[in-house]
Amino acid sequence: MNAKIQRLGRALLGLLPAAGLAAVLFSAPLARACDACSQAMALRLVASRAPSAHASEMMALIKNAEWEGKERMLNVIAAVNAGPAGGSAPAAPAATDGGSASAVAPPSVTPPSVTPAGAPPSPATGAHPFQSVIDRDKKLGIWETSYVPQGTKADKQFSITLEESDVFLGNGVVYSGFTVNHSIPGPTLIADEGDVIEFVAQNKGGIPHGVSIHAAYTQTSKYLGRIEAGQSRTFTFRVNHPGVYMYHCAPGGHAIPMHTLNGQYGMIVVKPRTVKFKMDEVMGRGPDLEIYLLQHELYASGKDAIEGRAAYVMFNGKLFRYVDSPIKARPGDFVRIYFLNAGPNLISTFHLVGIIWDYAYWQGTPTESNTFTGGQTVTAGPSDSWVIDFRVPPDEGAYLMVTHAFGSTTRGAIGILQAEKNAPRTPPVLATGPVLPESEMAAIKAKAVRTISPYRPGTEDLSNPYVLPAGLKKLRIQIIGNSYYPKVAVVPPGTEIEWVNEDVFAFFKGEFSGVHDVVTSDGPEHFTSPLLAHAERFSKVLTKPGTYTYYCTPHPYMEGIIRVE
Ligand SMILES: [Cu+2]
Repeated sequence: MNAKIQRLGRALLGLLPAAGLAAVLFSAPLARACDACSQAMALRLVASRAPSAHASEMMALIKNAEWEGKERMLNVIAAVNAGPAGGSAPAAPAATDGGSASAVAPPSVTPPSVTPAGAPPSPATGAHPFQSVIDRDKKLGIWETSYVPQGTKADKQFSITLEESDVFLGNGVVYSGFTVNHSIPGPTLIADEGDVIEFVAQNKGGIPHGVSIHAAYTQTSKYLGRIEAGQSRTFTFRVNHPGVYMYHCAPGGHAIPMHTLNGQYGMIVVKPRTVKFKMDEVMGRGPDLEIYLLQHELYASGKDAIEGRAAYVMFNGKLFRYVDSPIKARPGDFVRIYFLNAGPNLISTFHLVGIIWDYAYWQGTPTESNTFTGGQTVTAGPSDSWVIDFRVPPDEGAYLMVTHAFGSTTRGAIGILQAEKNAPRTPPVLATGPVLPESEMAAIKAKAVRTISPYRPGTEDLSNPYVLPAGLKKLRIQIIGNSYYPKVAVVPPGTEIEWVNEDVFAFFKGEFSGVHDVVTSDGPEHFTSPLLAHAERFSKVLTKPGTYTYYCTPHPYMEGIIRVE
């Protein structure tokens, strides 16, 4: 079995592009989530003497995945199972896929293509493979899907960047997570019904990111799902359905919810052209003031994120943003709010104290059936949205904007619409998080009362160490939501530490999913666990006193600390 493992190890390493290999071998703490991790996991599964039920399911996932490295990996596994080069044993049936992988090819080092295939017209005939669908859809009398051939001339371009960075949440708090254009929420993107959009997403971070756009009623993942660090991708689509939509990061698999939970989202609005909002008809004109309002929450640990225990809840990226700077309107104004609850977990019942809606349009679509009359709240689960129209009554004063799920209000989701006779006319209020100049951000970070991160211990008050009660000999640490829990623990010498992977969504694609390990970066003793799939565990008895810091190879931003004293 050892010879087989060595053979497979060599063969799998041969799959890695040179740069990836260098990263794995020479700078482990900087190792990125990459195909190397998928291959290392496959190595362990294939080489296992007694594969678990979970391991065989993972093998099935490798075979079923739409993943660039799949065929190469299956070829290598087949070759290793077949025995030494030149041997006559046939390829193992389990590693072949309809026979296509039975011929053993030398490992290729070609990096994955960054130009995804669309559904272009066939070069031979010039015909679109789904022309009959396109023709049918034009005649249905409902909005068409968003499909246009890639390369179609665009009316509008949206460009975003995706990265890992810090933002200021207000109240002295800095949040260290994932961002779009260095803000949470990312930019507010506004288009008109029928526009062809060229969407450019650039990954400026160190790990894979991607984009899912809810305003696009067509295949998006193959164009924008999983964008490698340093790369950018472009996707063209037509926005036909007016509405208020969410976009969010989508690097694939388990990383889609994790990156979204930790800050990578924003609002995209498609304004109607063919159907009018009822209130425009009633008033005979458009609104005096437009407010794009995005409710969202952030978490201090991966466990909290998975369980929906928010640390802070906000409108447009900052605690009490519109209490500090109220939005100004005049008595009598016709106000329109484009409301999106990005969540990603909590429900919002948005309410404006002193206002009953004239009209509320479900998902922001102004069709007759989506138009509601009256109402004190709009109820919005994660990624639900509304357009809300109302008049400011003929009385000056503060009209409070809240979610009537009041636990969230106390955590920051509150604002003021201030009615004043001579309030200045302002441009629309956008649902984009505040972006501070680098120098200002540096000053804030230096003076922050608290820094929170889902992945790392953060400031002392948040990483309140878990102290193992006297007499206990074992501490179990959960790996959940791409973080360790507890993040910081204090134990006496001789304690057995057992890490258990509680992340369920293990999938061989994207930002290497919910498979984790434990690798020390500092401490009196060094150790490395194997990669752990869901519910797998790793134990280590720590005898030498001192501080052990450790991280996860596929997700090097994850960090835990154990103090043996
Ligand atoms: Cu991301």
